[in-house]
Amino acid sequence: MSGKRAPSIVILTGAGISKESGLDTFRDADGIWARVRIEDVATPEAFARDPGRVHAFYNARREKLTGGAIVPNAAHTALARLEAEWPGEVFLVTQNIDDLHERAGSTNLLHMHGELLKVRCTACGEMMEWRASLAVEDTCSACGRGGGLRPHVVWFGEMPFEMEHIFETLSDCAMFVSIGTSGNVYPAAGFVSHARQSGTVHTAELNLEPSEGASIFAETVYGPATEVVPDFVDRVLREGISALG
Ligand code: BV8
Repeated sequence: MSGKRAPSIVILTGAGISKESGLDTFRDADGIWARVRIEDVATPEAFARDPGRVHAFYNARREKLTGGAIVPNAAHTALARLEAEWPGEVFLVTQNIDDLHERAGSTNLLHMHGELLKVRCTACGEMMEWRASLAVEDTCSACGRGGGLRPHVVWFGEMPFEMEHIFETLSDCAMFVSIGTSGNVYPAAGFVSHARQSGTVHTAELNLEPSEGASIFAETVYGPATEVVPDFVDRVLREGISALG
């Protein structure tokens, strides 16, 4: 093999990839933000004002995710296959806080907005796996303090995780693929523009319908993720990146 590294692929996913597994999106007509206000459940101020309300919001989502009925779908599985079979790196950045990518077999994965099945102690910083309901009076297993546990989730106004690493991978990837996201929330919505700055990257959007940033992508494919993602992965593995467009 020549010294040339196999081209790397960066993938961003959003709530749309988990929709056909039975999890709600946010901005669809039947989405989460149609039922609750961001300001009441997904900001640090909301948690300071009424932690019980925020715990109830995440407890309901955690209970649904761990209840047994929610499983990875063909889109999650296709991305795990791409990671296993593509000769270069496949780095999966998800905005989702569910664990469906892990359960489908993806390993080179980053939850930039955190994880529903983890909690963090605001007193000592300890991170814990947490599959049950979380309450204000629950105590930290590391420092023993009560009243300080919060979902390990990035709220609006908080910095997503590992942004520097994400921007590095975007700068030197050969292809950036955005799947199942409306392109409303920054900084994730800006990733396609960052990737295109390198000039040589192929960009593709796979979504049910055009996102806010649709016009920035070189290639767009619309349809349900369980159909368009496996087809796209087949094409990449069969023809390589240069054949796309
Ligand atoms: C920050 C919490 C800065 C976890 C979430 C400009 C620049 C920078 C920031 C901002 C800016 N303008 C405004 C901001 C602030 C804000 C923001 O972007 N607001 C928006 C609303 C305008 N951003 C932030 O606050 C971020 N932090 O910028 O920090 C900073 C700087 C210095 C120091 C400190 C801080 C933090 C953002 C993270 C917030 N947390 N979630 C949780 O409860 O889940 S974001 C929330 O939206 C979701 O978690 C999700 O991650 C995110 C994106 O939603 P999508 O995944 O796209 O879902 P959506 O429903 O919108 O779309 C679904 C799509 O799927 C649709 O297009 C639909 O058509 C499609 N679909 C549906 N079904 C299918 C399908 N596709 C395929 N198949 C199907 N079957």
